[in-house]
Amino acid sequence: MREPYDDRPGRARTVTRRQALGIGGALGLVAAGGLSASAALARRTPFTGAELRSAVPLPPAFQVPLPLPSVLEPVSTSGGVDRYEITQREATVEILPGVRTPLWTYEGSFPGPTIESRRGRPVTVTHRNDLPVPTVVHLHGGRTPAGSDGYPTDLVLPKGWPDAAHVTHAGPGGPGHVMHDPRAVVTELSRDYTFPLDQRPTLLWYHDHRMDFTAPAVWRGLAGLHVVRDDAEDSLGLPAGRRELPLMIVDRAFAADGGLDYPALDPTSRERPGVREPYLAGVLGDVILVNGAPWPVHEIDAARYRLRVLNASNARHYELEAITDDGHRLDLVQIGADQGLLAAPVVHRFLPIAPAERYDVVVDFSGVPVGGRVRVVNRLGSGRTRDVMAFRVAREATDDSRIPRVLSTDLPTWCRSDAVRVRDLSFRAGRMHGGHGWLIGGLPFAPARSDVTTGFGDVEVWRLIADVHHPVHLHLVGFLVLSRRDRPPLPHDAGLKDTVSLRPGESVEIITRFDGYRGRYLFHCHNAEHEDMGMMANLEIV
Ligand SMILES: [Cu+2]
Repeated sequence: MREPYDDRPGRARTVTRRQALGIGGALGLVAAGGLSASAALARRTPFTGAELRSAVPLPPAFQVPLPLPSVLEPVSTSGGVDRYEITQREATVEILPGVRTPLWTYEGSFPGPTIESRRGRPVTVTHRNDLPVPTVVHLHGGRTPAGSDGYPTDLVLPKGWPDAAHVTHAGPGGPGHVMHDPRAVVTELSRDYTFPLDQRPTLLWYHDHRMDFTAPAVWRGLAGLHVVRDDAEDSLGLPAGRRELPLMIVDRAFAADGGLDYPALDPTSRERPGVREPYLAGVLGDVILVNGAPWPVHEIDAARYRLRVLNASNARHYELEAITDDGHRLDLVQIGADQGLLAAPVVHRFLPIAPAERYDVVVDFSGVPVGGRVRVVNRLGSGRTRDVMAFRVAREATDDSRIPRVLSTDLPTWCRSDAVRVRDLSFRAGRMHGGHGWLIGGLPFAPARSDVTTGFGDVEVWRLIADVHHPVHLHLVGFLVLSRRDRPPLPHDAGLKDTVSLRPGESVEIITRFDGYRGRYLFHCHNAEHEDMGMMANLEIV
């Protein structure tokens, strides 16, 4: 059967059972039979994307210690501003034991170094690009002026890049499709990004956001954490110090030479964007990494821990649960969402997390006997991808941490009657430049086109509707989830978010207020392959 989105005549294609059951079939139905048929099929599959298989032996689970990303030291703290320098460079790292893997990194490591910051204290990061391709940094979840928000065409060119005009000629249509952006601010070799961080404390993350090439750049290692804290949160008595753990979860696959496998049409990421056809819906790996280590294990006290979970995967969704070796499931007490603390804790038995979402969770290990193990598993995975990581309880310990019944009182209280307009936005597969694309409102991304223009301070309701899984992310603002499938939001939709997971066939309403800064921002799907294949739109605040 020829897939409707495959426009190359006579192209032979081997459909594996996995692809036939997965999104290849669902995508065909999007084009041929419309949304409802697609949703009916896709609902049976927990993933959107196709999985690469590693060509090197994989280590057993729960052997490699959990790494904790190093915290970056500022080069200066004078004048009320913390200044940092990060060099983006190639580095070879041992991810799988005994295997050398070349990466693109921030400062030589994956994840990149963590930046620790305080609410309202500005941070300036000078990023130097020593990689072979243009880059641009976005601080995901940051309340950032437009000039430092990492608009995809605001590129930092590496040394020796042919010429600035070259970057405007690599549109998703391949060579010849001109993606010209007259507003782009292109620099050579380096750029200063300024982050005021006048925002609720939370876990942010920085990653590459280059036009057409975000997915391969993040896959190769361009991602790191950025924490914002304040005195109010510090005073709550939550688990802290070494009992607060960032957990950046990604999936990757490894080629026979030890390098990361990725089905890019252009393995150099220089000219032609996009991925090979079976992976148009998203690239999944068969190795789960936490903080850059495969299925790691972490030794802990029998005490409460604060787990700050980020799904930094390109396309993989997880439904996390924590299970002891005797099959007992530990509560996941959610205290925060993408944009900081909830009003009150929410107890989950398992927690779905889409690409780019964060959950701030407290888990109480005090009931686990010393020597006991707690596995974190992904209910949506199978085989090796079902395991994520494990905790091994090493010792008894005192614990004076607490989870207050009131966590915060500063969440916005927007309601429907505050909204000055309602927008409908569809996130669906379609045609783009003569090939497959992922479209918002029927259109692929075009930097120079106006999509959403809103007034500074306006409250709006957006009704988002999806064909397959689309984690939708708004730059600059946090939002509240108002409804899901015309019903009340789910428990994990609580709090202020910046990314909401639309599941196949689902509609979600969100409400937000566009404030902070004026300028040109973005909203987009955070399935990184979808994002590179058109699923972004301009958000202009005037
Ligand atoms: Cu998407």
